Amino acid sequence: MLIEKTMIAAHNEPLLKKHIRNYAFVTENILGIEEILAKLINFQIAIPSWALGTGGTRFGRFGAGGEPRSLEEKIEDIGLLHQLNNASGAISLHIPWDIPSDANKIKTLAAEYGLLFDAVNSNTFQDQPGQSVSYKFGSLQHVNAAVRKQAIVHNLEVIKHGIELGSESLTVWLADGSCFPGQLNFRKAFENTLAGLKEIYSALPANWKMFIEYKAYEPNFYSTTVGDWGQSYLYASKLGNKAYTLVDLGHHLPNANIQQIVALLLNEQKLGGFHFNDSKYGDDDLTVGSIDPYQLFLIFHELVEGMDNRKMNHAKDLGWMIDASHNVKDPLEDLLQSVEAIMIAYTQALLIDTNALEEAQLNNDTVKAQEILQEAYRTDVRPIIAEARLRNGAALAPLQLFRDQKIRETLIKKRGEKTMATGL
Ligand SMILES: [Mn+2]
Repeated sequence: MLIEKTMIAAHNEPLLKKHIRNYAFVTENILGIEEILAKLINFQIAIPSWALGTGGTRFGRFGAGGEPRSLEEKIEDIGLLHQLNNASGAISLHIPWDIPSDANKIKTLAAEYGLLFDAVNSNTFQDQPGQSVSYKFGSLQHVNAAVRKQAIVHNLEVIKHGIELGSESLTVWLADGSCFPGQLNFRKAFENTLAGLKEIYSALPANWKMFIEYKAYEPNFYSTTVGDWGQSYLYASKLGNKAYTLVDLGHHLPNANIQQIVALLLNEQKLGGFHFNDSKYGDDDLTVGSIDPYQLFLIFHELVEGMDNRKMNHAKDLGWMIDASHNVKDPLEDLLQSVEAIMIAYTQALLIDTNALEEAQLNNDTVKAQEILQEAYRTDVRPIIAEARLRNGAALAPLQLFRDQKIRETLIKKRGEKTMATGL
């Protein structure tokens, strides 16, 4: 435990007066504020185990110091985030980077921090020591059946670890594809991949979901075998009703209308979950909401509208995860900013007057429709999110508390300056 409850109370006390004033001001004209607060309190965003250290780029890596050296320390870090914001109550593990040596012990430790295990992630994009065949030319798409088999067996292992921890979903992201024209038979690559996914799918427990993540390019630059939402949808449709598409915000070609993709997938009951991040050029893995917060808001508008239309539970029926990499920021500060950005966009989307919007749409009143969206977007909802935190014993200003308490300095003292999070 990195901070005590009394520390949070001592942090909140001097901020309380200003908070009460701001909260009263912003909520004066909001109907159903208690309902909104209840939704915010339930909404949890999974933190990926690979985002707790600095990621670096292919050019270099500059460590933050005090990075977690083990799965236990990763859980400790996420536990800290959750104590601070009461919105990071889940962890998404990457296998084989985070194989628990004792699943029960890890489960107990996570429960002490109030953390659940979200989707487990398989890895067939890099070779592991001792592996018999290489993924250099793909995994499930590979021309060699032995490579395909190795990738399938790995995914079954990941499911096994997930079951032990109480996870209920598997995310498959394949780096498969080709770098040059002629390298690959697209049709055969698709068929091989589908056959492999079918084997993995058939090993899923009844209550599990499979998320199929797509990506337009990188590490392959000519084609990717799950390149866009259409290809992911194709696999998910052929596999069955436990298979869904996973949308990673950074995995599209420039200027893609992600909000429309989300709306259609949700309507087809094929949207499984999200990997949140932000980008300027490609798969930049930047802090959520740092580049285009309006797009994030528009995505949440489609999510809320679509989920309400299908009477879905906002907190539980889709997988909410961050997938980011931190090169110049403290990873924990970056994650606090990312979660805050998600909560802001979600809250703003909850404020949209949906009846008035529908009326404007039916009247082809484009000016009014824009006004309605921007009225919600331009509301400073931060006091509402702070109130949700306050009611659950979390911090009014998580980032400020993190800095005031010199938590990074404490972590460096405890773990050392040169530590590196596993897997990165
Ligand atoms: Mn991702």
